Amino acid sequence: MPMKLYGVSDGPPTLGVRMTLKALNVPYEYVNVNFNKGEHMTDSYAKMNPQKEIPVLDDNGFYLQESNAIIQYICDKYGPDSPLYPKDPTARAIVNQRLFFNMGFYYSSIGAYALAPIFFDYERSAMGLKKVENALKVFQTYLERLNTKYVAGDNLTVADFVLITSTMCLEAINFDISGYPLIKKWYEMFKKEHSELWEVAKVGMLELAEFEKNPPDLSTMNHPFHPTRKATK
Ligand SMILES: N[C@@H](CCC(=O)N[C@@H](CS)C(=O)NCC(=O)O)C(=O)O
Repeated sequence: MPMKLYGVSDGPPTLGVRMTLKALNVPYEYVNVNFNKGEHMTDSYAKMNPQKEIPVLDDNGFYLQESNAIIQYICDKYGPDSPLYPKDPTARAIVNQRLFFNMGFYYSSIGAYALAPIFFDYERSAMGLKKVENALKVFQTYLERLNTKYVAGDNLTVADFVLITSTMCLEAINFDISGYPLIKKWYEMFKKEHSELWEVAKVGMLELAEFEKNPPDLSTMNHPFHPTRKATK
């Protein structure tokens, strides 16, 4: 049976996984989880992912949470010789560093600033903006120091996928990244030279851009982070 990916159509972590599956030509069943209806907040979803986060992979009863771990697993299992996730320890270390830089530093700042206000009705704060600017500055520094076409070397890797999905959130809210010319150059290059992979991220970007204009009403979703929900002990 093909693997099942439970994902959300505009979720950057989901889209990074989907880009990996597409790039490696791995057959899989996609199950869309409706975030706005809180389909990931149920007890049955929590059995697959106790974090109640999307995505989660179901490889015939083996459940794997965390998009980076899912990407690494897919590469190890379905593309062990692929340059998308190189074997050489140093090259792989750079890819891994970028994956975790994205999750722990870049996407965490961008998600909090660009996405949380859309879905949870919070204000975009001056502090949030500072964190995004700082994350962009650091990313620009990494690009400058490595001085390669792609984020982790001269070849396309899964690190490009995840960083593209975070950067597209900024495009969705019309955030100008021209002050970070290496990021802009890489982002535009990816769109042009990897258009079939960009299509995966673009769907999410357009959906987020629409939500930026018309935020979804999540007040009935019973989400613990939603401000209209009363805090419980
Ligand atoms: N570290 C997780 C993050 C996943 C994540 O943030 N997913 C979002 C959707 S894009 C989510 O499910 N959030 C749960 C919620 O806000 O209720 C991963 O990489 O898989």
